[in-house]
Amino acid sequence: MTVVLNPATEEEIAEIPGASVEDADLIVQAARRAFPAWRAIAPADRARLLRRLAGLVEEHGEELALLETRNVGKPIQDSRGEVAMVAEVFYFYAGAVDKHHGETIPVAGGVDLTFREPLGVVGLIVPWNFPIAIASWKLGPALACGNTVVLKPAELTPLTAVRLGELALEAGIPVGVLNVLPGSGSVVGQRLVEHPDVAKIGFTGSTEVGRSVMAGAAGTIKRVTLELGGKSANIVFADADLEAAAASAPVAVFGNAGQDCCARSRILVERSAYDRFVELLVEASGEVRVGDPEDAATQMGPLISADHREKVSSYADDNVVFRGNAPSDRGFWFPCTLVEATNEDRVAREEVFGPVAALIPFEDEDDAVRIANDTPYGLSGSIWTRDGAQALRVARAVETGVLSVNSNTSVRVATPFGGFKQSGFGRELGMHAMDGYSEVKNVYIATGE
Ligand code: TAP
Repeated sequence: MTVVLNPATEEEIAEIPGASVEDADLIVQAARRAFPAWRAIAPADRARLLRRLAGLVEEHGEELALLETRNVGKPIQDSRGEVAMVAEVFYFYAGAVDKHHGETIPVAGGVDLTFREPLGVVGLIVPWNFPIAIASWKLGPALACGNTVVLKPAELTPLTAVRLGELALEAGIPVGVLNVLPGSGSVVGQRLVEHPDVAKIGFTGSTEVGRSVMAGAAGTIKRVTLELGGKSANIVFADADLEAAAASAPVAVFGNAGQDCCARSRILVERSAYDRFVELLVEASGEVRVGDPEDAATQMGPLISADHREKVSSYADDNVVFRGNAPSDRGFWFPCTLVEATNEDRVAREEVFGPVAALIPFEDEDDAVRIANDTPYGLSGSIWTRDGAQALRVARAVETGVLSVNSNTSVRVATPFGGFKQSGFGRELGMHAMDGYSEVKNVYIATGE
């Protein structure tokens, strides 16, 4: 049994049986049995079932949001937004079912057709920071393409995944199509990665575990999509709207208590504007409301666990220019923290995954790009400037999968999301995700012409 805690109170909120390797094998078999019928279902019917699931997520939105908040410690307003996005994701992929199709290609002597074929059973392994949201990013395209799935939530945060599985059955999605397998990563996660009947792993998590997923998948030449860690740069040029950039920067790194792969945890500021920007940022950081995640006014909750808090605190001792307030009684709290650093410091090189941002000055455009790229990661980032040409030049030069200009947002349902370098490969969301859950088959028909 795994005991599930509320990270804000340390109270036990559930007990979940951890699945074994034998359980994983039984679930893969069930998914395999369900595959032929799910793949053959009329596209309009598959779309209708996904739309029904989206509707049920909306109907149960408040319940799911509260479950997520209690399990992850994230502010209820964030959970509401994420659950609304889950419904939007299923609506989007319901619409995608019959819009992702093959081509006819002109060739000599016949006709050449391509088909988009589902892969079979896919294993979806997700982390604890955005449990239901990231699950939906994978489930939507995987199911829309006609695959059956085994979803493995993180051991710390299985609750919304289990509830989503129930809602899928209520929506009429046939038994065996969407399976939920709670359990430990090193046991059932690993089994999915190595299982000969699992055709693909869609993985989100740390770069370290991503590496072992990639290695484990090699034995069966399994397809993998890896969404891994990040150390993204928030680049602020001196000509930017400094007030807007400073007002937005705290959410970009302290949102979800910094447990966000897209966190802009390196704040790069042009030296001529550095002092003014830091003054504005410290003021804005002091306004972040930290406290009870179930209060709609709260903007930051606790970290996920005591172990994780210990890790985060090891980055927040030196050159601190700001440390906010956080509750000090029960719960895994950690305050918003700003530290001055160079890009060589540990806080600027490693993914902290907590509310700690490194402030780094730069000299000019080339220097900003050099520092931004001097990291093994390449997931997200922002550029703040009023110079449109500069924004485009820097956006092209920064080695990262997702960038925003004069904004700190990263994720939109209809647009591709994913990393460069050691932040992984493959794309989630938008129509790009459909490519990752299907194979292209090429059929040539000789016509005697
Ligand atoms: P991990 O420790 O990597 O765990 C992620 C998932 O993998 C969990 O479900 C975990 O299961 C499972 N797992 C662990 N060992 C495994 C193994 N040997 N084989 C197969 N599965 C295994 O990450 P985390 O701590 O949950 O999440 C934080 C990390 O995720 C951060 O690095 C963050 O940047 C990254 N992340 C990336 C993104 C994107 S989109 N790039 C989004 C969110 C988070 P158990 O936990 O149950 O053991």
